Amino acid sequence: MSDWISQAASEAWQRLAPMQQTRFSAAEWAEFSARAETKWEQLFRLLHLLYGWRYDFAWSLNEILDVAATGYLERRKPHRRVDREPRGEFLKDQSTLWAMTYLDLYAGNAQKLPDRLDHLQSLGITHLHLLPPYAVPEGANDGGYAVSDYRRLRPDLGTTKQLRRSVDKLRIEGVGVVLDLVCNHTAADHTWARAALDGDPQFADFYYFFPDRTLPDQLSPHLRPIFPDRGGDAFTWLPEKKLWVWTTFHSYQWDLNYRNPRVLAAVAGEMLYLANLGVAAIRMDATPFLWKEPGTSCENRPEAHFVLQILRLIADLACPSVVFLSEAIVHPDDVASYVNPAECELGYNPLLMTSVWDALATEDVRFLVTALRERFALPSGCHWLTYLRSHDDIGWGFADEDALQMGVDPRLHRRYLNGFYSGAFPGSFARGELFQHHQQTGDARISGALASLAGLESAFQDVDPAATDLAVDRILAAFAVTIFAGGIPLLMLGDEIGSLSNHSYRADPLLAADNRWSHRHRFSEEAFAQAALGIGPEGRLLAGVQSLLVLRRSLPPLGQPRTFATGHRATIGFENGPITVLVNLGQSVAILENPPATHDFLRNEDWQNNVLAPYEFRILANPGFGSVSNTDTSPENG
Ligand code: OTU
Repeated sequence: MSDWISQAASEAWQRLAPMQQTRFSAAEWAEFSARAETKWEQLFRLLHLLYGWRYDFAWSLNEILDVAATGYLERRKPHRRVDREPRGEFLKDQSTLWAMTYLDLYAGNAQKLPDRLDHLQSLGITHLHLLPPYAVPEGANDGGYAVSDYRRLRPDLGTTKQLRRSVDKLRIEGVGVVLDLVCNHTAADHTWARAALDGDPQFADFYYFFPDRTLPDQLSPHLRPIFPDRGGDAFTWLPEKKLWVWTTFHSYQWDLNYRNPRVLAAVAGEMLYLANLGVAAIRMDATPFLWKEPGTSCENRPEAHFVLQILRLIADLACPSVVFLSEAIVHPDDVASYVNPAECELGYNPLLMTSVWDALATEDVRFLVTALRERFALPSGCHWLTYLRSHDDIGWGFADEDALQMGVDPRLHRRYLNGFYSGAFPGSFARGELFQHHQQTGDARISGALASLAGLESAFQDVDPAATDLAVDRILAAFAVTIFAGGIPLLMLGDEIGSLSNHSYRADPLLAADNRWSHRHRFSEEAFAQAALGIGPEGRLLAGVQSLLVLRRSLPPLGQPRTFATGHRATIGFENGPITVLVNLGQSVAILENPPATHDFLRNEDWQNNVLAPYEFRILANPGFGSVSNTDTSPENG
């Protein structure tokens, strides 16, 4: 017996489907309606949950179905073929390697992107996240995260047609492109925003407008200032309209109002447009903020999950092969809550990232052990992106309760880490900067390139060869953790050759206030070619990273890391499927308790020792896996 809502869903389908069917060929309709057979009821339930109370619910249902049908019909043949295969097989593949970069800084423009295939293939990159290349307002644009129009590129980057061609070329060569859906907000000059301001009733409720401070003043005390540099208020005054508008991030990024089902339909339309450019995955930006509930922090509301689930179901109808990646930099429990088969199968793992930096600063792996032992598990079929740097700042997002359990004061610890990585702490090897320093609370995050944070910049400044070698060892040790933890490794392009922070952005008045630009690397063919010769610190770093990646590709599937005590506070030890990993993240020699005696995959030698040099690491064979070749670069097949 089915419940009333399943009955209602089926009735709605019977009424709405015939109107769509006329747009399809018989074969297309057979495929689309077969998908709807398994997805429609759940989609109906979720839409009913969010919007069932509205007088126009039936109309919204129709609009959402219409968007999904259009997305399906506009999908090109090769993508429809991929859609028929199970989604995300590549997630399990040990040769999957993600990278991220800005299109202009990497390739110049959309048309020239395929010129970088040699570079991508030399690193074994299978997925490339291009930071938002879309049209943006004149003036500041938050590194592309203020989107004026998804269907146009920033003029200097070319046209979407050129991008689509390049995406196709890369796909044929085995590199899937990943693009952002900046689903929490649009730029203030997006057509939807303009229409809203022009008084178009269709768009009146696309954003959160307030005639005076009454509601903003009630909401504000509960909200976390995300970019405190702008003064700590999440609302922006629009003098020409005499209205306040909700702007969680910058004043020119207007939060979308998902209480309005038209917003969801419109965003889904843009999502399917991106999918139909041929991307392999879509990065869902700032997922925690999608739903506002007065009197709460307006982060991680259950309805934010429903919105993502609805988007997933719409994609299931139109472009099922496209994978969703969640971007949530919040409490670790909340970060994980978006990574599940009904929402996003992939998520960034910021806790692992910060824990590696924590261990390098403190020479103590306690936070890292927690990140791997307590907070790495995900539902089956889901995976972390494991990384050390992204285009964003580093925020010390460990759980306060985890710190307290270790006897660590979370506030003081964050202050210490900020001091350490901004280089203010005496003896620190790091040369980063504070990002968004909040004067009242003392909170801050960290900007700076991987190599600059890890000591290469200071070693160069001091012209100290020993410190230089040590910095390279430190970076490789950090990579060893993220490459073998068991997620999908993600590389910020430029980090693999030790690109330092670059402060030239300060000369650009539009960028000067945002020091995240210091670590958004510009690709240099010469620098990469030089490093590829294997000479100097950059060469040793690149060769080291390459050998870690080659080994990872040759291994049978990794899974869940199981940490064990190593007897040394700066050395992390964990087993994962075929391997045991030992990494000394400290700058002193480590004496280990009961290390395994076995085969070292990386150096291809037997290892029986209880000593690790500073930053030395060992990737060791677990019993039964000793014969895996470390020179095999083909995707694993077992
Ligand atoms: C993301 O990051 C992007 O990665 C940033 O580049 C954007 O500026 C921002 O969204 C706005 O679009 O605060 O410091 O929990 O923390 O979305 C980075 C999620 C950020 C937010 C995250 C945001």
